Amino acid sequence: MKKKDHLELYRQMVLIRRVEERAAELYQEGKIGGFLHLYIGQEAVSTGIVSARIPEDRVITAYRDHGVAINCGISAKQVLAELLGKETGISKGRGGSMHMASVENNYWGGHAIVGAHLPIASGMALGDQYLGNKGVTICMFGDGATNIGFFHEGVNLSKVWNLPVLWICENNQYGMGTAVDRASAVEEIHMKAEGYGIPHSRLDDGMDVMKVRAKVAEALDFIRAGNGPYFLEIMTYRFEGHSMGDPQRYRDKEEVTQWEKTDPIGIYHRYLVDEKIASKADLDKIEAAVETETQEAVEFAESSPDPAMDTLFDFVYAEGN
Ligand SMILES: Cc1ncc(C[n+]2csc(CCOP(=O)(O)OP(=O)(O)O)c2C)c(N)n1
Repeated sequence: MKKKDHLELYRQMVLIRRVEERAAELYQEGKIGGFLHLYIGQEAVSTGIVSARIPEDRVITAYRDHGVAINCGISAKQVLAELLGKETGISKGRGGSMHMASVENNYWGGHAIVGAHLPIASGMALGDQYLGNKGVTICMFGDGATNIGFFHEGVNLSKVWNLPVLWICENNQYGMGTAVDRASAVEEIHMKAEGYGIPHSRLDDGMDVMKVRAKVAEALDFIRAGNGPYFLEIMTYRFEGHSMGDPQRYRDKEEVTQWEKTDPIGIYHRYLVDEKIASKADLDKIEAAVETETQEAVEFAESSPDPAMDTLFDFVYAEGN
């Protein structure tokens, strides 16, 4: 990887963090309604995944989607405007936090119903297979989603039809407030793929963006060679509550503090400096630029218009020909 590519990945990770920190403030100020699920702590996962894709690879995820949106090329302005329900948001203010999507960026959302996007991923991959496209559908979901019926239907069909899908379970170790071992019969989530005859593995260090990228690149090559689906579990941790206002009674503060020592941004920063890929000054410059970009995005979002009342139902369904 060239230096400029490393710097771009670092920029994306810092941008996700800053945008979400500002989003949390805006939420506290009552400017964002509904739910707000932060991706803080998990940035290395989506950054590594999306950096390994080719443009033809579709990306689809659950409701913890702001970071993935940024990795897929959606601007901080469009993300923050969407969070504030503004006309200039990526989903024109109709989607909000959980429904960011951009067909141009091959980013298919942002889905609020746990597990519901897995059969959609199989459907998209079936379309690509039918048309002879070379893209792989990358479907990300949480550990909790693997206990849902949709999961089993989507994953099963992907093997029945040998679809080009990369299933990625982001195991951040909790559902809404339930630890994996309290909700899942199998703690090693990737073992569930065994029941469907799908090759699988687990990456223990999902806090290291380079390791995520390498593992995902390998899996994508395997699928693109015509081997059918692959299932990858990536271990990670969310530093914040499930959504805003979560009292987090289900975990100790000490556990969170321990994980915070493995901050993915800190790990990548150290790697870049230790390997002499970038200097501290290079990274400081990126952080300052991100600060400015985020501030400008907040101002843009706050000053953008709300959707007009008579357009409230526009863009809810696709227009037919
Ligand atoms: C079908 C359905 N059931 C319940 C919910 C409520 N709910 C929202 S998030 C969540 C937990 C999902 O956890 P996980 O899949 O591990 O994702 P994470 O929040 O950890 O990213 C639940 C139960 C929902 N949105 N959809």
